[in-house]
This record gives sequence, C-alpha cells and structure tokens, in this order.
Amino acid sequence: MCAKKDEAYADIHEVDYRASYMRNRLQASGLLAIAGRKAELLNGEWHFMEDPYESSLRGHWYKEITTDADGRQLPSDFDPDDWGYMHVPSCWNMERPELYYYENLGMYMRTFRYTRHTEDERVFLHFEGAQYRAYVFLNGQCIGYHDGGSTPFTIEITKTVQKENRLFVSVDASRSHDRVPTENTDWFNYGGLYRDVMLIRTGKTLITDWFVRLRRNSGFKTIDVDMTVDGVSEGNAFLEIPELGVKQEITVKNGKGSGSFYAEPELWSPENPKLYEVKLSYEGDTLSDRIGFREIRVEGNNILLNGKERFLKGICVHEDHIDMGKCNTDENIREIIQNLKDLHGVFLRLAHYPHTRRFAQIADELGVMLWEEIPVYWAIDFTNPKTYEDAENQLSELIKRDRNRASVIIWSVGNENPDTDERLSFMSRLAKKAHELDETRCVSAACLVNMKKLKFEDRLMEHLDIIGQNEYYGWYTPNFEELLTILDNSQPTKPVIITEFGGGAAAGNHGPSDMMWTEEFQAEIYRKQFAVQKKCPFIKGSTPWIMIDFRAERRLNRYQKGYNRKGLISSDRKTKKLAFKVVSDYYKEIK
Ligand code: GCB
Repeated sequence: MCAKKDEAYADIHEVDYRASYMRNRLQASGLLAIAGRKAELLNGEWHFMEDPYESSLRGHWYKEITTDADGRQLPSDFDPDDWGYMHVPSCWNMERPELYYYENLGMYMRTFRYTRHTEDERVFLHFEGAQYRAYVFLNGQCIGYHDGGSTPFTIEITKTVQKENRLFVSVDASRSHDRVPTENTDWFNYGGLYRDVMLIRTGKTLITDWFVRLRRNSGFKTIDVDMTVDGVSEGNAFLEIPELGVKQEITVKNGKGSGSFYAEPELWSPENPKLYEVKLSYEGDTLSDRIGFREIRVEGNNILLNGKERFLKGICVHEDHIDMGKCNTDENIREIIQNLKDLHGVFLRLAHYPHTRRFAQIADELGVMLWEEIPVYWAIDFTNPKTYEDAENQLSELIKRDRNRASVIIWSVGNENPDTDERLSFMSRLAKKAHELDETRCVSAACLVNMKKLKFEDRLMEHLDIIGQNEYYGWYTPNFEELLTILDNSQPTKPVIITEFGGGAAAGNHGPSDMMWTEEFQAEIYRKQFAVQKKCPFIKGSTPWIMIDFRAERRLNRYQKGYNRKGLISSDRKTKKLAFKVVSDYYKEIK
C-alpha cells in the first residue's frame, strides 16, 4: 500500500492511537459454538516481534504502507516478513529467555491461503485465547479486538478473506487497574497467542450456540435444549442422541429454538462418567459433542449430585507449567487429574481464571467435578462500568464455552474481594448473570473471613448457592483456636467449601515442624486444619491451596524465588511434599 500525503509519520503526535482499533469489540454475543466442527488450525510458526512502544499500533503497520503517494519508498520501521518466528500456541515468555518477564505488546503475523469450497460459504476466524487484549487485522483492515486473556472469541471474515491473506494480531499482555484481573495478582499472566487459532467454514445458515442439559428437579428424566442460529431464522432443527433413542424436532423462530423431552439417561458422576453422542442439525449445519447428564443442586447445607449428598474432596490448581507457562496440553491435564486421584479427590477448583476448554472435556471423560472461575480477583476497579462489562463478558464467554460439560458444577464469580457496597453491586450482578445464563449449576465465589466479627460473613453470600471460604490458619493467621471460634460463630444456611488453606514449603527443605518453609511445617498445617474442619457440619468440601507450585512474581524470598511454594507438588513436578500424603490420607477416610 502507499501512504496518503503526510500520513506516514503522523502517528508520532497521536495520543489516542488505540481508539480507532476499538470499534468492533469481539464478545460473547459473537462467540461461535465449535463442538464437532471441522476446524483448520492456523497454529504453527508465526512471524513475531515484541513491540514495547506499540509502534505497530501507532504507525498502523497492518496497512503495510511502504511507499508514498508518488511511489517513493519510505524508510519504514517494520519488516514483518523478516521478523523471527514464534510458535502458536505458546506463551512468548517461555519461548525466548529475553522475554521471560515481557508483558507488553507482541506483534504476530502470518500468511495463509484460502480457497472457497462452496458458493455460499461463510468463514470465521476463531481464537481460543490471547493474553490479554488482541487487536486483529486482516489484509490491511482492523477487523476487531477482544479483551480478556482466558476466554475464546470469533470473527466472521467472509467479506475480508482473500486467496492470499496477511493476518496480523497485536497481543497486549500489559496489566492495568481497570482490567480483569487488575494489575496485582498472585500469579503471572504470561503473554501471547497461547491457545489454538483456527479457521471455521460454515454454510449460509449456522447454529451459533447450543445448551443441552438435564432439567433440575425433573426426576432425572427431562432434557432441555436451547439453540441460536444465524441465517435462515425460521425452520426445524433436529436433535439426536442415538444411544437414548432420541430424535427430537425443535422449532426455530426468530433465530432461536428451544425444546424439552423425556429421556432416561444413565447419570454422569465421578464413579460413572457416562457421556452420550449428541448431534444438533439445522439447515445443513451440524454441531456434535459427547455430553453427560447429571443434576447438581443444594439443599440446606448440602451439595447434592444426582440427589445424593457429596463432600467435594478437591484441590485448587493454576494453569501454570514450568516449561510451557499457561500453554496447557492434554498430557498435562491428565497428569493433574492423576494427581487428584492419587489424593482420593474428585473435585478441582480451576483458579483463578478460565483454563483451556480441553480441561473440562477431559474432566468429563475422567469423572472429575470442576469449579470454574473468572479473574475478579482482589482489588478490581469495582466502580468502573467498563471493568464490569469486561468481567461480565468473560463470564458469559466462559459459560457459553463450557455449559455443555457435565464436569463443571460451579461457576465462581471471583476471589477474595472486600465486602464494600461497590463490590457487592458488581459481584451480585455477576452472580445474577451466571444464574440467567445457566439455571442448572451452582454459583459461588471465594470469600474472605469477617475478621472483625470472627465469622464467615459477607453480604455477597446471599447471592451465592455455595459459599466459598478462604482462610489461612497456620500460615498468615496463627491461632487455630480462633478458627474454631469462627466456625462456632458462623451459621450459614448454605453449604460451605473451604476454597483455600495451606502454607508454603520449599520442596526438599526438611526440618522440625515448627520451622517455616519446611515440608514438615506445611504438613503440620494440614493436620491441624483437617482436625478442625472435620468437626464442622456445614463444611461440604475443601480445595487446599494448591496442587503444584506456580510462578508468582511477587514471591521473592529465598525459598520462593519467583514461585508461590504452597503446592503439594514442586514446580518441576518431581517431588510430592509431605503434605501430599496428609491430604491423601484425609480424603481416603471421608466418603
Ligand atoms: C490467596 C489467594 C491466592 C494466593 C494465596 C496465597 O488467598 O486467593 O491467589 O495465591 O492466597 O498463596 O497467598
């Protein structure tokens, strides 16, 4: 392309250079259901350059202007075809030593060829995750941007795609106060295109979203389906579950369809993770998935799975790997689940943001119940309406992505936020939204103890189905007698999960059990915690903090060295600390 007069260097005076890229926000409403679709992966080696001054955005590099209006070559500052390579998906921090701490803008570019298969074909570009904001440019046009580092987004490119394509994605991994999460977290976000990128082709009409689930309180005998379509907005859709003999017609009107029908599925549970092939077709478009049917609800202080009381024997886990960062693999997920099983556990709290879609798919198969969370963490900008929009959108994208997963039983709207009016309004709205989008699961949040009243008390609890409660007796707070007082003072009318407790230990550091940072000290905290927790009738689950040590830039003492060491397993995964056995012995005992 050539520059218009004076266009080439105008950018150096432009302050609000991001504004022009922020017209088409990619959000939950445009997210495409991809289950069973044939995706063409755009993974592999992309050209990449770190761009800490955001020159690519300021200078509109995606337009690739190399000559002026008179055809004279410009001394341009970019040369994407000459940049080095970065693998997609990956976290750039783990790919090159000099990027270990890099959290600003990274510019990706790749070319791809496209040949239309059918006349009325529609084409979508789909990203499973880009940390944190992604600006997407195709063939010299800005086609949209997305906020939120852990949820997927889709852009239709039917009109922009050509035979030969140049795709630029600027990924901004910086932290700021108005984002979700905000700038201070006890983990490292990493940066980059760290999940799959793909092209999806459909016909003129397509199913954009579906929700298939067992209806609560139906005696496990009613399946409900909702769907949304784009294109032909009236017609008949068909839902099939061959193993159950289900062939159901669903009427679509104004782009939406709903149906309910009788079925008696074998119920999904950790002991019997039964999944059914489910297929939904409409106007030549088909979605298919393996879906489990189960009921989760609360009654008084109890959590009931398929009508039976369950104690949720669990543990928290971050999406963090010593070599891959946040870039997760099936093998890694299976290893985590194996560790959970070695602990005699059945439940994982996926902290503190949505983990890869593959997690819940594998948990469905292997019979693990999940708590999924959005990063409304600590000191979020609760008074900022844009921050709320971002949080609600991340929640909606997560729920749309995973609501056909039997393994997911709880949506969490956040973690450890102080009980202020602004936070109550922000988070109760999120809880309401989660209930609106999904009437079949429980909504929770990990709350703080009211230390003034020594009580589990938080105004948000009224809006939750299950109360998550973090406490660090034995570590940040010393006196276990006080924990007993707290439990005595609390009369929750809902089930409580102790969503965090634990302490730090450097793997291999041994000593007396009163010496901090030793494995013995950590193990002793667990013994004391369980001795207290098991006396408390309203505690219906526990998720100790945490399965594996994880990267946290704020942890800088000689034992931590940039890692939070509260894991039961070391960061290199070679050592199970002494506390692992304490948890495993305790869970083995309880039903
Ligand atoms: C917490 C946070 C968690 C931290 C943990 C800790 O309460 O929820 O994100 O990592 O404590 O280790 O202090």
